[in-house]
Amino acid sequence: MKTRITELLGIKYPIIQGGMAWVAEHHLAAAVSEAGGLGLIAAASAPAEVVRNEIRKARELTDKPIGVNIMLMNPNAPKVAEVVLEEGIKVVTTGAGNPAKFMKEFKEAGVKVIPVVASVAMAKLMERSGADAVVAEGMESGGHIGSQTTMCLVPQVADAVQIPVIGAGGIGDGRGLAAAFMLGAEAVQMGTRFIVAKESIVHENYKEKVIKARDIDSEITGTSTGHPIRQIRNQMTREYLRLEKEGAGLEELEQLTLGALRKAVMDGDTVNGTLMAGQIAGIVKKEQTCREMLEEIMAEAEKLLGR
Ligand code: TUI
Repeated sequence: MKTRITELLGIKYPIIQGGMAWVAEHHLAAAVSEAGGLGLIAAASAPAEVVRNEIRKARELTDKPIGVNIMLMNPNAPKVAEVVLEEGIKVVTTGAGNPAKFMKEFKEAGVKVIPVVASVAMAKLMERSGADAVVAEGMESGGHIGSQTTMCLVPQVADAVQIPVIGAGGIGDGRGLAAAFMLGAEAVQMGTRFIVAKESIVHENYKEKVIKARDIDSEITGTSTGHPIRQIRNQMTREYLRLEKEGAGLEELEQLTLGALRKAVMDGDTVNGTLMAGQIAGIVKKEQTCREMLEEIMAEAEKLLGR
């Protein structure tokens, strides 16, 4: 299934792994790239030297292209960008902000820049700033989200820009990939399904929560802070939402979430941890290797698209 995205990135399948904080480390990124997709290392809030180390470790596992996701709310983002350039990374996706100030340097170094956007206006702005493609991410996604659904966002972004569009949010199998293509996408970005990959270092307790989750089991916390986060409901989200309803301030709310994603991913704390996952968790039923996932998704999508 050749598209402008598979050509641009030099990948076999039009599937990009989401830049999930803590989850998207070198084992997962390398496994997705080895299987024919684009694996990403998430810089998230990590120090730049940790990101450098992750890139080098991924390179020991694969010589296929890998990308880095830069989370723009991270004060270290400029240092991470330097490391990305020094290490010769050729694809960067960005999230939770506007990457315009990094664009010139990346473009000059031949780095493909693919911002994640949650609105048509942001997609147009990114195109004008020189982005090579955009990920149009609906609010079905896990983690930090916008307010538009994938079904509405993808076709509107596809109409508004000339650069290729990657659909994201609520996509977890071949049906989702085929649907995204029908909406005008030329690739998809998936996160939630990869959480439970065999190569994913996520704690078994967290994986089990994703596998057991139903359609209605995610909750959006942080609406009052301006940073809405989708995650699987647990004691932490119940407490957070109660505090939000009572009008708690940012500091009190932050106390609850400080280090909570690390607790969930690394320690398997499903009670106090932040279990970021998208609404599509309901269709994620088992652990599989990245290769099994990608081949299953592509076979299903190709059948549906009549190829
Ligand atoms: O970035 C994500 N998902 C994330 S980042 C993350 S780490 C985090 N943890 C706690 C608080 C905040 C972040 C967990 N999940 N997805 C991509 C995405 N980007 N979704 C929405 C946006 C976005 C939002 C606003 C992109 C641009 C934007 O524009 C802001 C501006 O500057 O105009």
